[in-house]
Amino acid sequence: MSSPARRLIVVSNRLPLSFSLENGVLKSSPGSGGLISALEPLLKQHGGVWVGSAGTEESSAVHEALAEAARKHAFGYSPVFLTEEEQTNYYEGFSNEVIWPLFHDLQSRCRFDPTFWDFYRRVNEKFADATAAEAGSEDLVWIQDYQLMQVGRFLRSKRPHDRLAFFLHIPFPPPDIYAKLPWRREILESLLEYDLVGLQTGRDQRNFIACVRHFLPKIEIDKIGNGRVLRAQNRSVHVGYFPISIPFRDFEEQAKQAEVEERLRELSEQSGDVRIVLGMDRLDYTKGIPERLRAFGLFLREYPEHRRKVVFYQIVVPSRETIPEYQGLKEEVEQLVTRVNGEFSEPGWTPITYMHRSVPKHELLALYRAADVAVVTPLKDGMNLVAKEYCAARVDGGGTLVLSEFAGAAPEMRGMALMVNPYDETGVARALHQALVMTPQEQKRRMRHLRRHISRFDLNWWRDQFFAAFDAARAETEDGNREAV
Ligand code: GDG
Repeated sequence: MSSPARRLIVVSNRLPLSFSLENGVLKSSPGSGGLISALEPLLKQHGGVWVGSAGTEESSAVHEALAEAARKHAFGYSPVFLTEEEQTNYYEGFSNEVIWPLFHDLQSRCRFDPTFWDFYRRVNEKFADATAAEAGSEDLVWIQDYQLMQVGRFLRSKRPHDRLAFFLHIPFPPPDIYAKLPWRREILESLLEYDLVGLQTGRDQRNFIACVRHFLPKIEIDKIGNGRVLRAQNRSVHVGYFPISIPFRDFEEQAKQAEVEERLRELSEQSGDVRIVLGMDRLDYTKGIPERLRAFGLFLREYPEHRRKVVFYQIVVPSRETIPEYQGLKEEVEQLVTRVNGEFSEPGWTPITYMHRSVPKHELLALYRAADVAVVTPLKDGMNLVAKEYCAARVDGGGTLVLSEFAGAAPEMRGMALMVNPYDETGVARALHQALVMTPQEQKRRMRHLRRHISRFDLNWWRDQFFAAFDAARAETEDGNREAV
């Protein structure tokens, strides 16, 4: 690790906390989601500041809750407060009804409303102002994800020499899909204001570069190692891919804690000889939950020998509940669970146990350890940390991962996980059967390779790669600045 002798300023849509009232006092608790899982351990190590929204109601109680939470570790919080209108149009609208579906190749779900775009720009400027108030010129400013792609433009215009990096946690779409975005040039141009643009996979980098070639044909593109350097008018922008990962050792350690062991014992006693298949996702149409439930129904139909011998635990964590597409999805999932259970249940056996809530970490780890098979079948996903966490938690070396070939994690896990096309329900049903009849030796062989890979390419590796690329990008910019003088 090189850079972070300097302060790290992480900027993301939300602060990594959620707030609730306890006996009339506002308390914060840790938030969940992939971005938080990855960034929070890094800030705890390095210290610094996290800039992000803290909701729509500014009050002394929120500031006190943040100060209280900050006392527990080495980094501070710098809250941004949004109006209801901003939250609706910038977050629910542009971020989650335009960019999120489009970047996951689901353009028919997009609502290209120009009001959303106005708010997106305005709110991105607000985040840029909050960041500029926080960051010194030597600090590393690291903007996160699709909600904040325009922040670079506003920050650069205010402070041309700042060290700015961006990481996109979701996929970058190919040009024929990206082309649908009415603001396609503005978004690309803003991304070129960073010193480094980080993407999750080689596929995303290829798509991003293809879009730049297509929509900004004057930009020169050089290849350096696996990355690319884009030469815009008077600046260079480095582009690279950095598959995000998990703190493997921490997961392993936590998975062995007494609380987890005890819960695991309870789960094993309850299930007896019945094998456990686990699905664990935020409620999101990109995660392929209805497709997976249909595939599970097909599996019970096509492979009746597994009836009464397997139970499918599907945990769905509530998410983006104010957006209509997500409300419809919840109903669809509930109907499918009822249909499969209605068709196959027998006295003493219900094939699907459905949980619509978040679960505490020790429960999650016990479930990972108890599950004979984890099915991670997104229609498209930036990475998918659940796939990596499942393997890290398998301290016994057992368990089989069924993984979508459209998850960002797929290139790393090919040959070790059972790969499926999530749209191919027959193929997913077959993979479930294959996972359940796999010999323990074969299971262990695959899991050994998976665990070795993730322990080597863990969150620290990701951070080091990213910071090394950031240093290289800045060294070039600073050389360029000296020459210009
Ligand atoms: C985005 C990209 C990319 C979830 N529910 C609970 C819980 N979680 C934790 C999991 C995991 C994380 O949330 C989910 O991460 P994913 O990567 O699977 O998915 P997204 O939230 O969509 O994340 C994704 C990621 O950013 C990072 O770049 O991989 O592609 O979409 O860490 O453990 N944790 C606990 N209880 C829950 O109920 N304790």
